[in-house]
Amino acid sequence: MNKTSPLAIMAMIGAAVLCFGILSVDAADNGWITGTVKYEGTPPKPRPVDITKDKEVCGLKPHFEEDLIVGANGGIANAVVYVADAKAKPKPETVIFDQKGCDYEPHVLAFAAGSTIQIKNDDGILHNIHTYSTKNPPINIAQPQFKKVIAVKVEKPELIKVTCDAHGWMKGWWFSAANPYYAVTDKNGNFTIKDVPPGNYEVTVWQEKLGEQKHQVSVKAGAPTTLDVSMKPKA
Ligand SMILES: [Cu+2]
Repeated sequence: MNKTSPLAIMAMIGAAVLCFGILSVDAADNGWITGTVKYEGTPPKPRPVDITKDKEVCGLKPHFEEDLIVGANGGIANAVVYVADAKAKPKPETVIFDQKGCDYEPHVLAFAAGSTIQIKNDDGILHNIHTYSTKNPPINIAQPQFKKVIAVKVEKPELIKVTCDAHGWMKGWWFSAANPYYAVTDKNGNFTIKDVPPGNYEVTVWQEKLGEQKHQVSVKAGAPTTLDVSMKPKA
């Protein structure tokens, strides 16, 4: 009879534990940061924008200033929440920045550094993409009606203002992230940053009109870390 020695069994168990240990280092061991960014005080009323050009296309819907959009629950849309000090490589992808009805969709586009931005022109009129970047090469290109898509790559992490020189009310932002840990708040101010390895981090919350806040968080394996933030106008 082939007897397995207790030592060999121990070694096998040990190997199995080690193996399981290695295999289980995946998303289940990560945590996530979730919460709401809210407006402190009485939310501002929507401010209509005057459409002064290409009214037959741009005037088909009412336009409002988008620099501070507060939802019914007081949540702030389009705030960027990111973990600036996390050490992980960004995961580039292809994302869409659409010019639709003479607005940008989305108003704030977040992506990993190295991503390709497909700038779409759905309007059949001339737009112009003008980025105010300093770390990446600035872009200032016309996009006539026949050019449905222009693709650009943003290599470096940066927060970039984007405007259209043809339509002064068209303003947007690109957030090029240094690592995979970022999110943009939805229309109710909610956000979730998924798959964050356990550890202590500094989380930055940025809103174009209200500025920046920094918060210390501690992320635990397999569990949510709640980060609720309130922002108010700069003094
Ligand atoms: Cu335009």
